[in-house]
Amino acid sequence: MKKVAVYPGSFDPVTNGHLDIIKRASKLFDKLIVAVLYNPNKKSLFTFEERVTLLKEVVKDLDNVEVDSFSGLLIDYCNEKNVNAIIRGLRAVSDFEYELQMAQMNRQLNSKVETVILTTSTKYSFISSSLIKEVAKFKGDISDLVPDIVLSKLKERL
Ligand code: COD
Repeated sequence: MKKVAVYPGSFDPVTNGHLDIIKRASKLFDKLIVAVLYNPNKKSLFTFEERVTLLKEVVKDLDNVEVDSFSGLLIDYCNEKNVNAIIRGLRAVSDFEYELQMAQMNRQLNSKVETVILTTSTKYSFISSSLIKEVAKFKGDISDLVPDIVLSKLKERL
């Protein structure tokens, strides 16, 4: 049986921190689905379609990675797609409480789906989509922190 994992998130926009988790997780599973949450009530810089398109572009060379979307409960999506594991990234202690709560709630909802938490690579530990947007807005140099395509979209947008 093929082992399938899902890496869910907002990805507004995808950063090198996300990409690092994607690459590492893709080596642990037969298939990795990067799933963008569709939530029209949440304010975002990039539209849902733009976030999906950017992700598709940055993972295009990774054979066992696909980009999809979901709405509603993540665990329902996992059931529908026969997902074995949920991938999350951990940057600092500040992420821990939220990630632990989510993992436990998802486990409560379906104990067969495990949450696998990958610790960030040190060089990406300070990167978040929100900080990237803030620094980009004031024209700070983020060229080492996001994929080139994201860099040019941010320049266009801000
Ligand atoms: N290094 C390593 N990991 C990173 C980095 C980095 N630099 N930056 C971000 N990450 C990790 C984050 O910690 C997170 O694990 C993941 O990457 C995605 O990050 P975001 O910010 O794009 O996505 P989130 O955290 O907003 O995603 C939240 C979900 C969409 C997964 C969540 O809200 C959800 O599942 N919603 C659906 C409704 C649901 O099921 N709710 C109940 C949940 S128990």
